[in-house]
Amino acid sequence: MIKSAMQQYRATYSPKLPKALRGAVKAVSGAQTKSIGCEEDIRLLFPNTFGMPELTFETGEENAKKEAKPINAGVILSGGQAPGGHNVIAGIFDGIKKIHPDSHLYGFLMGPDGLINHQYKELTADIIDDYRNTGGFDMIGSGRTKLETKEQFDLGLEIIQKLNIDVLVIIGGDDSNTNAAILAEYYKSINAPVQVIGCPKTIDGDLKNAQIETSFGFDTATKVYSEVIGNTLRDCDSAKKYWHFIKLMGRSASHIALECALQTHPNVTVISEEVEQNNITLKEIVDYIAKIVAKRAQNGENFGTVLIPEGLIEFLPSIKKLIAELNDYLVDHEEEYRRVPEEEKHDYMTSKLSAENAEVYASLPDSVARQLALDRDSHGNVQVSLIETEKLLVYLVGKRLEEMRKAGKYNGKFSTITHFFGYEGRCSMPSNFDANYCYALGRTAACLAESGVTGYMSTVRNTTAKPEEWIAGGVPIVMMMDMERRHGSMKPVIRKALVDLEGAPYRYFSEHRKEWALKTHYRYPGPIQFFGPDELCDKPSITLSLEHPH
Ligand code: FBP
Repeated sequence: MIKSAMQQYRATYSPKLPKALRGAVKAVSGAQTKSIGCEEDIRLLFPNTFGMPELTFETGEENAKKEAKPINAGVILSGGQAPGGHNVIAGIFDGIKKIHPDSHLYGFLMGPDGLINHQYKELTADIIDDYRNTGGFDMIGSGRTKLETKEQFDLGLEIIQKLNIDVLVIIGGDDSNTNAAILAEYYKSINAPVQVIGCPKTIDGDLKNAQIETSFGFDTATKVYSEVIGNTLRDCDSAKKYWHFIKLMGRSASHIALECALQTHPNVTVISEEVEQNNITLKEIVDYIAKIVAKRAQNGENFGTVLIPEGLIEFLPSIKKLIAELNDYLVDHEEEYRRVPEEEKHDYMTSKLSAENAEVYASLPDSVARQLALDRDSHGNVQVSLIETEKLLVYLVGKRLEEMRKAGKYNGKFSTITHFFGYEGRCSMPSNFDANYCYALGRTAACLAESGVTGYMSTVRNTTAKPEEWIAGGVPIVMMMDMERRHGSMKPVIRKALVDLEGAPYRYFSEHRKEWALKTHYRYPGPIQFFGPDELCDKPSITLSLEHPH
């Protein structure tokens, strides 16, 4: 790795640690817990880990410390990259070394596969120091294999026993932490002497609830996107000649799009959760955008910016129905479809669908129609994140504006540029917020290891206060669970948090969007700041500040 000047400076940053984790630490137990839903089903599925108390770590008495033993820990990065993952690992390393200098940390390589296939490396001080405050997951790599079968659990246990690992820390999103709870329950049920601890990761921001204030990575990724959206808005207002349609990563939830809207005040932001709740059709979204384009044109402003959440396509009732019929049809006819010449594919498929879906399909641009029909994952489902929704909207809004022009309702120019901001935000150097938060999550995981508990998620709360005042603790993962239908059967899961239409961030957005649509009211957040006053460098996301005002 070649270290840039910025990386060298950034390596010297010492994350700010909550006061309670600085010296001797004591664990304080709260009341027994329940699951947030389907209590009886969850209790039956997790007989060994249901009902455990929440834990909080407080300043302990230095001389009350019992004889500490070394801790051997294993760590897995699971799922998509999120800024700050390396600091979680650094926090675990420093935490277990503080407990006992003979502790060891092993990193399993390329995600859960590393555990199953026994691929690992010991993470020594030199390696850890090379990655402090850096973005990416390249220290040990990540992967999307789900840990869910007994065979995988047993293979994992072989290497855990071989390395004398006392605690396995799984850094992941809602699904990975659900599986961490299942793994913890299984190991406890067979009396395997290994603890399993989870850490809340994902840029999508959809792993949050009454116990978890935010998942790490959201702060940095949204700051990166907001910087470039702000730059685009300024370019847009300088040249006054383009409409920019920007798709933003974030899977089903629109938290990223919403935070970027709050940061930058673009002319239009579509929120998928609102589309679903109000049964808004694709046609209505197109009409809404076209009207704003036309009104701005009347004011002589043939420019603007539209933010589109990646998951929008999944929330549109007409597209949902179309995808379901395409899925069914292609099960038996995929080969036949592939053999149809490119230029005839669109008509061919339109002729095979029901009248209602054929109408929707025929209205799509060729590229999107082809993506819907052919870009399938290994289960034969459409890979919605690959669908170019931004191009679809440009195409449909353009068509609508031409109709309006013919009817004498529009007389402007509609020159467009499309963007997708996603991967470029996932491995940025973590903001101070994420660097501090992740390091604290890692140190907390080490405290949970020392407490001997299993099936807990490392938590750090009060995160809109100064980091010194943050509250570290542990929450039984089972407490966050409910039963949901997944792939045809009921499964225990951590509920995914979608944008709350009653929540303060959405309310702020909906109170201001009219003004942002017609006026050019852009806000330019600029790049993430690492050096300078705390008010500038440590500022949390607007979403977090509105949800947890201090
Ligand atoms: P996680 O939920 O695993 O954190 O993934 C985040 C994410 O970046 C999503 O926003 C996006 O839809 C997905 O990963 C892309 O997946 P991949 O990296 O496999 O292309």
